[in-house]
Amino acid sequence: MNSSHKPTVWTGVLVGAGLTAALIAVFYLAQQLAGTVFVPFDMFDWVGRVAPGDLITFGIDQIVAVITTFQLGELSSAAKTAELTLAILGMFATGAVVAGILYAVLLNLKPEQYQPAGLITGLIVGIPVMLISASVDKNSTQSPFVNSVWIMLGFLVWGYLLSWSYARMVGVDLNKPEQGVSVQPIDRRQFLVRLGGATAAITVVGAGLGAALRRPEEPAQVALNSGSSSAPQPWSASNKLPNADDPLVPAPGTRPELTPVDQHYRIDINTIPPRITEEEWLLSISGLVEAPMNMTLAELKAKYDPVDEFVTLACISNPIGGDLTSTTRWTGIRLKDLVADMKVSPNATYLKITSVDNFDEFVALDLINNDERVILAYEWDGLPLTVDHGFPLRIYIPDHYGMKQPKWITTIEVVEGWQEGWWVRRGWDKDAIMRATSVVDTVAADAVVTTEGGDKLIPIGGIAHAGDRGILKVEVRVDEGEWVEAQLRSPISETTWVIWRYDWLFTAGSHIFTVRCYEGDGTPQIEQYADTRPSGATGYYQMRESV
Ligand SMILES: Nc1nc2c(c(=O)[nH]1)N[C@H]1C(S)=C(S)[C@@H](COP(=O)(O)O)O[C@H]1N2
Ligand SMILES: [Mo]
Repeated sequence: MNSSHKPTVWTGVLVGAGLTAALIAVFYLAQQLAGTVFVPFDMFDWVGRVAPGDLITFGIDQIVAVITTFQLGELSSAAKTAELTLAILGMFATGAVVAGILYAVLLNLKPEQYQPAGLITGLIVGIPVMLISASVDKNSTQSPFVNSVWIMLGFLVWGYLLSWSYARMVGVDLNKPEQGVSVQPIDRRQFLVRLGGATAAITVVGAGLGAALRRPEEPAQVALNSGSSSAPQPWSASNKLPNADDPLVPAPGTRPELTPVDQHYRIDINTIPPRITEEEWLLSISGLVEAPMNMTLAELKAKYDPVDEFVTLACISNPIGGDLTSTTRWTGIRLKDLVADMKVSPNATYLKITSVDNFDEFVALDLINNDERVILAYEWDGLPLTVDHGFPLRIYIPDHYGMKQPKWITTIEVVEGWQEGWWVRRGWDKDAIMRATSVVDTVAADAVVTTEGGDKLIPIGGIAHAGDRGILKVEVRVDEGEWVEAQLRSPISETTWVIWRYDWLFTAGSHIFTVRCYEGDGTPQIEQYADTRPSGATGYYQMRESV
């Protein structure tokens, strides 16, 4: 056998790329058909959890930079799309590299060792993937056993086909390897083209079928059977907001005051959100309590009075003017009421709240007992929380960024001292108090209003928000002009954003619009630019617009 006719490492990379693409597509199709795990997402989520916080932040920053530079759409949805893409590319590249290494090894093996080498490669990759997936995945509707068997099967076939391809190219029959180079020598280029065609076909068909079968994001299911067959309507479909009578009309193009739930930003550590059913879910309460308990959602709702709150939530990763902030109506129970029934021991100071995705945060008992607005919420806009937003239970803590507020809560442990929560361990602010921020949403040049005196004004508008501290004043500046005060709508609640409007006596041309706000007690918004990490972005928002 002439070794110069052996496939090279690069041939391995090529074959690996094709087979890995096909494997990804098959995993995807099976996920859509049968609810098995989708390996690339599990691996990506795992890397995100074990990698150091700085690296993750760097990665997120890069994604955000690419999305904003190339204007790839709304930050929150584009970022998830970027993650999905990276996850798939990551597995694809890993598969190709491993195949290259395998081919480097095969070059030095005897024909009868090809098949074992391929299968061992399948095991070496498959076993860790299987273990990691089992520990990370919270989305599959199949049992861990079924998923593990499926993953192993996938990687064993993949490994086998890698070595089979190699054998074909050197002319060895894997069933009779002891005969050495025996089968008809094949045209390697032709073989690669055929293999490429076959794997491409599987990839396209698998991905296409999977996409066609894709299950829409359904709201979490709860017993809503009151005999009526019509779909449950959100609260906002048939109710007025508390500030509905405020005469100030937002400038055309201002974001909606209440964010539709399906447009609420989503940020969490999961490529696909964890799916929990109400039947399997229990809230476990343990630690320094006289009365450890497990409660169902129905028990929680029956035992404690519901409270409704309008809330503007924001992510600490939200850049100035970004869309990682939204407002909706939350319904839940006062955490204080639940704590009273736990009978916590006198030395207890914090609750450690943990979620099904292992996300955790520490919340001070003092804070809970002094702020009735801290709730465990089970509804948004009058409907059960969606899978994306934390079904069945999440916490709300006024004035704090989202990173302090676990979704998909499963356990509450009463503990003696504070510890760093999930994002704090990864270098983010331990308090994460919301920064004051203000944004220009619109310069409504096509909605000119004419005053009684005949002046033509362009409505400019947007939002301002400062946690639960309120907004006293919003000011706008055009180019290098004076700061002028905008009109404010009364907010929906003390914890939501405020909508502002300024009718501007315009001059045609290109202008820069800058906005700033003052908190309820007069504290000015911070002008100095700061990055989101570690404590939330600061600086004035500016927009350039031609009128
Ligand atoms: N279990 C869990 N809860 C979580 C997170 C998470 O990754 N896992 N992310 C937090 C962060 S950083 C934010 S900004 C909010 C976002 O909530 P939303 O996706 O419903 O808007 O959820 C918080 N709660
Ligand atoms: Mo966040």
